[in-house]
Amino acid sequence: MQEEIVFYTNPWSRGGIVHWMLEELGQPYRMEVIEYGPPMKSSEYLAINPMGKVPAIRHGNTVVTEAAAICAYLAEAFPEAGLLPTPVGRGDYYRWLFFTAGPLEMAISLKSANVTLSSEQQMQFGCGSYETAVDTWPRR
Ligand SMILES: N[C@@H](CCC(=O)N[C@@H](CS)C(=O)NCC(=O)O)C(=O)O
Repeated sequence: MQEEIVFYTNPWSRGGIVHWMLEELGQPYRMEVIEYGPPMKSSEYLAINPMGKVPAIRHGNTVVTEAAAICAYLAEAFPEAGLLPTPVGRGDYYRWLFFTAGPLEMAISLKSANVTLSSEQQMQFGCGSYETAVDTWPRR
């Protein structure tokens, strides 16, 4: 019997990324909506994600947090869905998956918080400047 996928999310969250992935995957899953505030910081939910954040999934005994990691895990756990690139395409796949979850998100978050890094900080912070991070994203 196939192991259950439990999807912990909130509709107003990055859980939307994982929700999209789960729909593309075509596998059954059970969604548990976690409200912001105390429910997300309850001991029950902290046992799933010690950060007290969504999204997270539990697949059998495996718990995965971090939207990008969850998508990568699901693509590998269900290869028949055809969402995992071939080994040749995996360089780009990992590159942009990690770039989006790391430098790009950091650059956008700092910008939305009106934080501008000094030239020295741009050398130290993995995102560099907002402009460089955004310009690095591949365009069609
Ligand atoms: N790096 C995490 C970020 C998760 C995150 O910050 N989730 C927000 C919603 S989008 C959250 O749960 N915030 C509630 C809180 O921190 O109490 C990911 O990519 O999944």
